[in-house]
Amino acid sequence: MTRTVSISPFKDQKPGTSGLRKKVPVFQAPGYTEAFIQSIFDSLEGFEGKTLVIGGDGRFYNRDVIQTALRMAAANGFGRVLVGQGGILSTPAASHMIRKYKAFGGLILSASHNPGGPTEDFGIKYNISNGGPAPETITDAIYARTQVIDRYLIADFADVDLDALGTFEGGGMTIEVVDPVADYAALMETLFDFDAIRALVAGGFRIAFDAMHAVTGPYAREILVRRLGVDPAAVLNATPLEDFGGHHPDPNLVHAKQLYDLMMSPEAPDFGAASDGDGDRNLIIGRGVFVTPSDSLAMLAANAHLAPGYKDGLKGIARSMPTSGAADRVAAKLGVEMHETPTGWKFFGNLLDASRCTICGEESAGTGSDHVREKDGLWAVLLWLNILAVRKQSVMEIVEDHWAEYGRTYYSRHDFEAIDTDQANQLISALEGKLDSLAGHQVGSLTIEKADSFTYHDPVDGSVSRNQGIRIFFEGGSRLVFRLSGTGTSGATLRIYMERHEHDPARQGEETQAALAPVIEAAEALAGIRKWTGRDAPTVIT
Ligand code: VG1
Ligand code: CO
Repeated sequence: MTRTVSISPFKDQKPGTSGLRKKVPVFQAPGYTEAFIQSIFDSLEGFEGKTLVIGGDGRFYNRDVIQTALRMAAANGFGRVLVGQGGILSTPAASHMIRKYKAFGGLILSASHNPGGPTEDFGIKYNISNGGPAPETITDAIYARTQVIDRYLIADFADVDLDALGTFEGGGMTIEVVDPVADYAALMETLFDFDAIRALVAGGFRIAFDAMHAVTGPYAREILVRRLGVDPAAVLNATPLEDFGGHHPDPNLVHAKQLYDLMMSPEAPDFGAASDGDGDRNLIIGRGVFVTPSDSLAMLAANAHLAPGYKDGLKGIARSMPTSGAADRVAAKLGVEMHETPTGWKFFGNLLDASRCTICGEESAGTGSDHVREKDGLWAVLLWLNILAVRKQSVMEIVEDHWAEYGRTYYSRHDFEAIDTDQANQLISALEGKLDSLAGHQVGSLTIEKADSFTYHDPVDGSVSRNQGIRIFFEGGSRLVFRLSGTGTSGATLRIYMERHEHDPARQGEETQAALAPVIEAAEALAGIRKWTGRDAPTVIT
């Protein structure tokens, strides 16, 4: 039986960089989750009888929302739902499943790197049939729908046993509970030389992988331990927990500090990596060397041809605007297209679908390729391992070789989290107001070359996305970027991105924050961060 339930619209449902993220109690308010899911379905056309993929990162409230989503998918007319066992699907595995089974789309339940638990964060995003995040045309339609929605459709059937693999029926719809790992692991075997990595591991190469009590635990156990022979003890925090053990499943130098400290210690294994809540990010640390995500993108692009899946080379490289220019130098050398997109993976989808690029990345620890339409944490780990197995060098040697060839791009991001939203907006408006007059100005030891607000013109569909961050370019190749986060759930988060390119080998060994000091000082001088945020220092430095 299907019911139509009346509700009133929720005026504050503005989806951010990747779907809707709010505190769990907000999602628990009567009708809230339903209103958002119905707004998604109401914004889509032609899914009658088609397949929907559903899965999440296992955080608190995941199972409840899956049961609701199953009943609503049935009531709205989907023919079949594929749901990961235990309600689990990493974001890249969900993307692959949508593509492999030619699903109409998918619901991914995750707030990614944000903390989980009864008073922490939850999130819902919709992915389209290419496996990637819904483009702005669809997210705008979903948002518009949330402003006027007045009912949702739901079928009445008992909870589905998400722990048992098998096929069930509910509300006239087929529900298949599937292995969340198998298809994904098989895909990885097609891209990488598992024999070479197995031989590397058998030869004594040691790894530490931190799953941060999030979704990649089961994937790492199957792929790294069972298929590649890595010591089970090398997979840290491998059991997914609803509250991620009370931590932020955010693979950066603050939240993955345990791994960082291990990699900098005398007992460090050869290779350290971590992933985030939903498995789409990666952190790479070699023994004694942290690889910035922007550098990792450049290094993976420069070496990708060493893995079987990329042996024919790259069609192009894409990076989000705040990501450093390190990858641009690789693209120039390879003679392939380089694309600069706004933050968020959805902008890469068109480029990948049109074969305009093969590898994409973001400074926020996201790297991926045309194998799916999401960033992919374990994929990046496996590509690094494949490269290490072929080059038979340490991470440090690969990093130093890269800097010697392309120069080093010092890079850091400073986040001011949970600041007052009005003050944050005023800081940005004040900067925008003076952009046109900045060229030629001296800020400390730096001279501004040009400044703008980033506008993206999608080369595939011609769409235009404005106000994607403020860019300040300095003479000599340093750059400063300001933007507000679209994924935070408390107040606003101001992100400031700094980089400086250094070609002189004698000046490539500086500590990052010291190397960037003039750019960091320019940020304060230009934006008055202390004044607007009331903060003396960032909450997170990566
Ligand atoms: C952040 C990152 C961005 C990433 C997004 C989603 O967005 O900066 O690069 O694509 O999170 O990643 P924002 O708007 O907060 O800067 V995930 O792993 O949270 O889905
Ligand atoms: Co994520």
